[in-house]
Amino acid sequence: MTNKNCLICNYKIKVFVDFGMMPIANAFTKKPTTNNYLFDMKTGFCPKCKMVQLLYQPPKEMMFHDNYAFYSSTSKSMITHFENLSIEVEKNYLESKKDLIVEIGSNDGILIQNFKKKGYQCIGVEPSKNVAEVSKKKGINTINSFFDLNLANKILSTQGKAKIILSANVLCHIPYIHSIFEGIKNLLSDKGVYIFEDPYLGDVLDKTSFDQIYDEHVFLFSALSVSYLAKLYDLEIIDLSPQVTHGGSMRYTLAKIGSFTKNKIVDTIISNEKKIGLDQYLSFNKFSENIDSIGKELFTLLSKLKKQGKKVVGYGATSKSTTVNNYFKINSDLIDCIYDTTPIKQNTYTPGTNIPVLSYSNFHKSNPDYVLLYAWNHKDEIIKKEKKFMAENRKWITYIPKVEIF
Ligand code: JHZ
Ligand code: SAH
Repeated sequence: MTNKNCLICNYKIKVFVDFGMMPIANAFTKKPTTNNYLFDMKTGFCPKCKMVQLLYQPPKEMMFHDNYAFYSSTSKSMITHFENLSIEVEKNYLESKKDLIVEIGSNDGILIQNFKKKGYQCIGVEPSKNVAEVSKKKGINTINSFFDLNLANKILSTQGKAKIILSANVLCHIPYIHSIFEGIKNLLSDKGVYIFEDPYLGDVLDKTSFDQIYDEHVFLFSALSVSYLAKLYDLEIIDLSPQVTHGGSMRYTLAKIGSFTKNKIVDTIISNEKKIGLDQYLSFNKFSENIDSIGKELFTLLSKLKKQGKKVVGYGATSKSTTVNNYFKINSDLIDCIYDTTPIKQNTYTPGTNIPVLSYSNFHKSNPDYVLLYAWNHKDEIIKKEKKFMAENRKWITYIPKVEIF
C-alpha cells in the first residue's frame, strides 16, 4: 500500500532508501510484543518539485492520539530556543497586542506560552489530547483537533485573520499538506507571516542523520521544495534561517507574494541547494550507502562490547531510535535498557525491538560502561548534565554523523 506519486505535484517518485517494515516510532508498549503494527517505510524523491517524502504513512490517528509519547518541554535547550523565537517574532512582525497568533501542533505549549505571557491573542491547535491538556493547564486557548482547511475556516469565522501562524516540527508530519496550505492562505492576514521550522534535508544528507526518517516525518523539506509548494498558494519564502535544533533545522518565513521584501539569504540558500545537489536524485545514493556503513559499524561495535561483557545502556527513547533499532536490528541482546525523563515512556518497551525503557532517575545507579546517545540532537545539553557521572570511566557512543566513542 504505497503511494507512487508525489504528494505535492503528483509526479512519479524515485525511491532511494527502503527501510523495510517499521513500527510506529512512538508506539511504546506496556509489555514486550512481536505483534506491533508495521508499515512499509520507503523514502522517495520527486524529480519535479524536489520534495523528499515517505511513500506511505500510517493513519494520523495511529500516531497522534490521547497518549502521544512526545512532550516538547523535556528539553531545556528547546524551551530556550522557542523563547528566543518568540522574541524575534515580536520584534520583526507583531504590531499590537490584538494581533492573533495561531500555532499548529502546539503540543504542551512550549512555543505559544511565550506569546500568551506577553499578552497576545493566542490559539494553539493540538490533536494529541494528553499534551493538549498540559497546554490548557497553562491557560492557553488550545483546540484539541487536527489543523486543516476546515479548522482554519472555523478559526477565521470566529476569531478573524491571523497575523502570525506558527508551526515547529509539525508541517513535515502532515501528508494532507494541500489542505494545510489552503487553510493558511485563507487564515493569514495580508501583512501576516507563516513561520515554521522542521529538520532540514541539507543537514540530514550532510550528517547522514537518517534517523530523522520515521512514520511521523512524511516530508523532509528544502528551500527548493518549500518554494514550489508555497507558490501553489500564492505564498513565497521571504526569509530563511538555519537552526541547530534537532540536528539541523531550517526556519522558513512565508508571506503572500509581494507583501514583504525578500531577504537575500533566500536566493543564496536556494543556489547552494542546487550546488550540493538537493535537486538531484543521484545525491541520495551516497546517503543510502552511508546509512548502511553506519549500521554495520554500530552493530559490530555493540556486538563486540557485548562479547567483552560490557554494560551498554541507551540515553533518550527518541522517536529516531525506533528507526535505528529496527533498521539495524538492535534489541535487548545488545542494549540493556534506555533511560528517559518522560513519565509516559517509562516502564515500557521500545517499538519492534522490546528494549526496556526505564526512568531516568535510575540512570546514575545503573553503572554502565557505555551509553548509546540516542538523543544525539540534545548532545550539548546532555553532556553538560552528565559530565561528572561520565567522567567516572564511562564512555558515550554516537552514530551521527559517524560511529564514534567519546
Ligand atoms: P527528541 C520528537 O522526536 C517527535 P524525538 C517529533 N516527530 C519531532 O519531530 C521532534 O520530537 C520534535 C528524552 N530526554 O527531542 C526526552 C532525556 O531523557 O530527540 C525524549 O523522550 N533526557 C514530533 O522523539 C527524548 O529524550 C534529556 O536530558 O526524536 C528526546 O527526544 C533530554 C534532553 C531528553 O525527539
Ligand atoms: N511544536 C512542538 C511539537 C512537535 S510534536 C515542538 O516543536 O516540540 C508534533 C506535534 O504535531 C504533535 O504534538 C502532534 O500531535 C501535532 N500534530 C500532528 N498533526 C497535526 C495537525 N494536522 N494539526 C496540528 N497538530 C498536529
